[in-house]
Amino acid sequence: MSAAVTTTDSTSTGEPGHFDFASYLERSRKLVEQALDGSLGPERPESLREAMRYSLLAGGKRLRPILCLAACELTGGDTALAMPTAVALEMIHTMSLIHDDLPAMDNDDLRRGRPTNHKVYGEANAILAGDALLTRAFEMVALRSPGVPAEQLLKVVGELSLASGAPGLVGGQVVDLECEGKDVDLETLEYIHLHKTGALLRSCVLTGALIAGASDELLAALTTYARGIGLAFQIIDDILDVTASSEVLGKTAGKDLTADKTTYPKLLGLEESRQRADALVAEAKQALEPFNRNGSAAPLLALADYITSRDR
Ligand code: GRG
Repeated sequence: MSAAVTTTDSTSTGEPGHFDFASYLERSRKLVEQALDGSLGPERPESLREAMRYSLLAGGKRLRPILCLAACELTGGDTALAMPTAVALEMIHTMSLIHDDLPAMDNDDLRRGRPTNHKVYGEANAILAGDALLTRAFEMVALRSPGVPAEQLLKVVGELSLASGAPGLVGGQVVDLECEGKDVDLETLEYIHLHKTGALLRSCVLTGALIAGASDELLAALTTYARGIGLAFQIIDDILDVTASSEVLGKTAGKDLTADKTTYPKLLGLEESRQRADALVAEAKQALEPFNRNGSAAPLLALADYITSRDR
């Protein structure tokens, strides 16, 4: 992981020209973990609450909520106001992982270093825990976001709906499942990843910015940024699936090969895939340059680099 990027200012370290990304990440993760911990309850019955907490609080990189907070910061907003939405994004992500791991989908028994939700609570409860997390996500925005004007919240709800449903995660997952065992071209592979992975990453930065009242120009730049990091994220995911171990990943390595999935390394080879990811991250960062006043984009720029340098 690259721990530092150069900026024109440093509010985070007090040292001019230096942004301490490692400290930023640690601080942000701690805040997100606290907010996630306080976000559930009083769900009844207790068994449902337990299954929801099991996956929501199982760790993970917390990239999505942190992207949301960083976009809010870039826009000049108060990150505390964006925290309920940041939590909502992690809830949607977590529910998609629970459902993705089900026997009817990817059929996996390891996630975030633990047995998958359905292995512990059974398939029916895992489906319902996912459903409850998804609906709770919308509750976080609509009913648990004090201080954010209703008009902004409505836009956030709209963006989350687009990212979650047929135009986003669900649509991408359907095409992904349909393509298993088939020859897939690069265009279709990009379609899958822009929907399955990219749409929610786009929502992370757009919702954070919307809460802070971003201009249309900034929203457009963030959309370009999200496309770049979304595809790069997935290319690295494909590379790690063949190069990293299950212990490090916390999920089953080599899964793409056994499920006969088309991946970037399969289509382009490892070297070209990595070059493509680097180029996409460079494009993503470029889009934010006009908005990088006094280092305000430093967190999003460093998060883009983190996506290609990560080892899990
Ligand atoms: C959202 C309504 C709704 C349904 C979900 C199952 C499904 C439909 C979609 C599958 C989406 C999916 C699992 C995409 C893969 C995204 C991805 C690369 C996940 C890994 O993300 P990381 O590495 O994981 O950020 P951690 O554990 O660190 O959070």
